[in-house]
Amino acid sequence: MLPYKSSKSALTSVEQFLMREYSENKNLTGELALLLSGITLASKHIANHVKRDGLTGVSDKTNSTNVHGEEVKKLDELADKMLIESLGLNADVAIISSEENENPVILQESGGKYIIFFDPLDGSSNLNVGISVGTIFSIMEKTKQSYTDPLEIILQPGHRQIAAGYIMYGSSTVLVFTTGKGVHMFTLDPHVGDYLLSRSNITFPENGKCFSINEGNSQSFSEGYHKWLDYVKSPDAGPYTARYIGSLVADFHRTLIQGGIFVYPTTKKSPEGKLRLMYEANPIAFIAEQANGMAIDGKSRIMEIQPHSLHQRVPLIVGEKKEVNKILSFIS
Ligand code: AHM
Ligand code: MG
Repeated sequence: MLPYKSSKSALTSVEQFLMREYSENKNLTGELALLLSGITLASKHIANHVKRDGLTGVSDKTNSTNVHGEEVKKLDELADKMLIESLGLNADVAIISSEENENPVILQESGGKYIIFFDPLDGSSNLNVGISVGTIFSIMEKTKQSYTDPLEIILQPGHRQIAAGYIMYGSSTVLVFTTGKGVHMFTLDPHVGDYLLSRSNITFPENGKCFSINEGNSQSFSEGYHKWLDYVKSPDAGPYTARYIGSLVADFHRTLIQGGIFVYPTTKKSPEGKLRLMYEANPIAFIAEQANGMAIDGKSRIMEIQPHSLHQRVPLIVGEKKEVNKILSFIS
């Protein structure tokens, strides 16, 4: 048997795919393709570290906390550094904003074209138990070259994203991204050392009966969420299955591939929601909409929210349209 699917797709690298897309996609410039390849290169290094967790101490704590007051692991720091260094080599990158850094990293005050947002290692609290973690990224254009405060050009709503994606370090390492023309998935072939196209133009399957929410927080949920939870567990609606990993990239990836819905509402502990708008909710929302799904904060479209701060949190409801509209009918 052939080691690959006998289709052309497994013989298409991410670089080849981007080059082919050039002619058809106005969002996709040579600079953007180069930038994406900087992210994929860093992600290959991160994947190598994740795979050797337990041997190298990368999931050990650093004894420091980040801007969110969360414990930082060695690989959080390493992933952040690798992405910043890899992207820093690109003359088109003006500003990098990361979950791990309180302030944006200004690479070029005047000059540069792109602003990159990322969560270098999402779900890192799962690292030492072998559960999937991920890198999430979002790319926007610099709207003007001169500014007094970088936040003037950084705080743009999600509909201005020109590309977004994630890498999931799981049983396989997969890259999923959009440049505004469909959602495409590449699998890292460890023998070839490259991301190879595994699925193109992904859309949420309809009738996926999976709901994903941390029910441990249910005492904090408002009445509408309780009614929705009763609904998904009722024999009339079912059979729904509950799945919750606690790693956004992995929970979203499952939702994208198998259908259903992922929900993280406001809680007593996180009254604004837990997930971060600029580098978690926005990129996931862009991918979801490109895959014919929906992403809202409970009321509005995630990508319409005008951010007021870099590390702003937001509630997130994302998934197949029918499922998102169903929960809306209970909570609105
Ligand atoms: P992180 O970016 O610091 O890892 O935190 C975000 C993670 C998400 O991956 C996940 O969806 C969520 O936190 C899980 O939160 P909880 O443990 O409260 O269910
Ligand atoms: Mg995260």
